[in-house]
Amino acid sequence: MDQPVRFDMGSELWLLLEKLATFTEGTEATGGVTRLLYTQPWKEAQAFLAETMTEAGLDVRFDKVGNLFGRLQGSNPDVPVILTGSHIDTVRNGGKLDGAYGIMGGIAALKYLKETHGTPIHTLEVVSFCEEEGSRFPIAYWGSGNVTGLFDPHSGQELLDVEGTSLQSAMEASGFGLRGQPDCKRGDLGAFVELHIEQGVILERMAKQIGIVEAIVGQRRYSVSLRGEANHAGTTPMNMRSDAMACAAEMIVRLELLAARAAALVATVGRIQAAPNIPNVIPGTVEFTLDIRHDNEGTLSWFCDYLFQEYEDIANRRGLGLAITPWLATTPVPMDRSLAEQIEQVCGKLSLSHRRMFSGAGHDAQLFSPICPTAMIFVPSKAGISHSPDEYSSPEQLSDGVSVLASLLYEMAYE
Ligand code: HGY
Ligand code: MN
Ligand code: MN
Ligand code: MN
Repeated sequence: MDQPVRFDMGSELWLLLEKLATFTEGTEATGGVTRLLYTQPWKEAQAFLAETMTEAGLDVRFDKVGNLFGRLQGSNPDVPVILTGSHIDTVRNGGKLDGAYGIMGGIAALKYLKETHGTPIHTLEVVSFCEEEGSRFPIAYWGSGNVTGLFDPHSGQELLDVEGTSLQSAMEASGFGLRGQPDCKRGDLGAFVELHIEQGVILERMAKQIGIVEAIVGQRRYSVSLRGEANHAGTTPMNMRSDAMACAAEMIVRLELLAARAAALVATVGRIQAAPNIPNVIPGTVEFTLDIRHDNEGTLSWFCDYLFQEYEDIANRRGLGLAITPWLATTPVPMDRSLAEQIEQVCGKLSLSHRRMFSGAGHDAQLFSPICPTAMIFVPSKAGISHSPDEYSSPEQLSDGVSVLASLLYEMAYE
């Protein structure tokens, strides 16, 4: 490619992303998107993407867990496949761009390359991973985890959603996980590039158009279960209670205080469930989630060990039972240096301002980094908002990201 091309396709992209956003649970009054793994909106969204990939001239297929691939066959079957894409699932009441943009942008890039440059040397594929967020079942990266071999389609037999539906039964009910369907684990990948919104405020604050990710922070996710004693809210004196909610409250405040002291560490309690969850009953049991992140594995381990010692002390002092169940642990993951340099050069040729940065959000890319050269391209998020209906990037920002992706994929697959 002599001079990379800077697209002006943002409005078209937004139209496709708005359409994709209509595949959501309920009609979120706030304009948010809820599209959880193996639900009806999820199936409809994957079907819409399969159609969009077909219209872009790509060969389409699903694997056994419902990952969707669009393939632009290369001329040399002996060289590795170059994969781009992201995840189709969302958080509850999330935005229109997290995950979806990386898929739509990947389809747009492959469509452009096919129409402009014909057959590549390396096969190019764009993937819509079936699940990344961990929003429905207590497992995250279910899609990319099956492609990279972290999971297999029959892992997670015991995993249940909040309604008690198992991952396996939900998968089969949506037509996946069946005998004879194509396996998921790939051994033919030469690189993975993920286009994604930043989901933070750095690019906007620094007035940069493109973020080049150098590393993705490590994450630990847990469920903390407290067992006290349900009792009458009116007749039980304060000094005779074994109140699981009050204990959880003390633990959550403690978490915030400790996290504030550990530079660059972030810790979140995103979900809490009390039982029996009735106003005039002292909660006997409470379960809450922990999401703890840092770019240094040692700090992450030290913080969790210290925190859980404090939780033991608090539970003992209050006379409650305590169980802490880990369900996600990812180490900080570096992205490929030479790909990062290549992206930097592409940004220069496209006259797009850029900066290198960490990702505080987890991404499918972190599972590929140990198995093949992996890169992430960020575009700015308005006010840094994400996992919210207010998630927004301008059509121009979306288009800039696709310009960088298409130029990079051209250099990787056609030369
Ligand atoms: O939670 C995350 O970091 C990502 O959005 N799954
Ligand atoms: Mn997300
Ligand atoms: Mn994401
Ligand atoms: Mn090559």
